[in-house]
Amino acid sequence: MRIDIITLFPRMFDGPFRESIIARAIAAGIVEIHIHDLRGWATDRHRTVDDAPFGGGAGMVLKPEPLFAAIEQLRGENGHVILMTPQGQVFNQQLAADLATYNHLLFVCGHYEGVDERVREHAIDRELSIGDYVLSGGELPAMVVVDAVTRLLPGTLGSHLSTVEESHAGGLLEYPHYTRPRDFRGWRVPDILLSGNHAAIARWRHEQAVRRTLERRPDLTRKYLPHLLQEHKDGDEDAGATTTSGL
Ligand code: 9D3
Repeated sequence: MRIDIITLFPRMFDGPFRESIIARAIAAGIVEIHIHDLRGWATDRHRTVDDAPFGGGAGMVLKPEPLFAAIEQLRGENGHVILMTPQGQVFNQQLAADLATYNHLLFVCGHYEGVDERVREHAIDRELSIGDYVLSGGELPAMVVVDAVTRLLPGTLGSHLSTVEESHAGGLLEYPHYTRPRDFRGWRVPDILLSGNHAAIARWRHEQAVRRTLERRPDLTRKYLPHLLQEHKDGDEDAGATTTSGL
């Protein structure tokens, strides 16, 4: 897979892509990642890429000319152009699996108040957010998406796991993990894990995963374990309106 990233802050990408799974995927030739400074497509001597919003208001907007020039040069034949924006579809594991099927992704990292609307309308294939909190730009979100996608590419560490095995896509949180020592400061590893009874261990782990999901993630419970819920029938979406049955 080829990945291009257009940004005003190319140095932000120096660290994360040189470590861990992404670094190994690059070294193995599974993915190539190219970081581009948007200012390289500015045409005036001040290398201007932003301007004040028409209609007034605070902040600056990324101008269309440099962004269109960069996207048109980099997208090639089959580049899939993704704008990182708080207004995008919220990224999840299923979207990661979908993006992993493309040969070429091109990320546009917004900054300041955002990009000129004509860029969004005419040069972008999809818009993604990574969740409902305010960040200062699309750079960290692009890194998050690149990480989640890269580890799914054939030949990388995460790629052999089926989506069902992946905690969030599978709909269950993980069971608790333990390693040595068996007794740490008097806190002991559950006996069942030392029993050698693999069927019993598998049952215990599944029960722990279900219990954890019920306690911590009413949203996942509603989606994947609806039979374990007794919801109040007044349409209240609040987690507090949920009671658990079983376990
Ligand atoms: C304070 C500025 N806000 C005005 C109401 C709007 C706004 C513009 C730009 C808020 C954040 C940003 C920068 N964030 C991103 O570009 C971004 C983002 C995010 O903030 N959260 C989650 N996912 C993403 S993807 C891109």
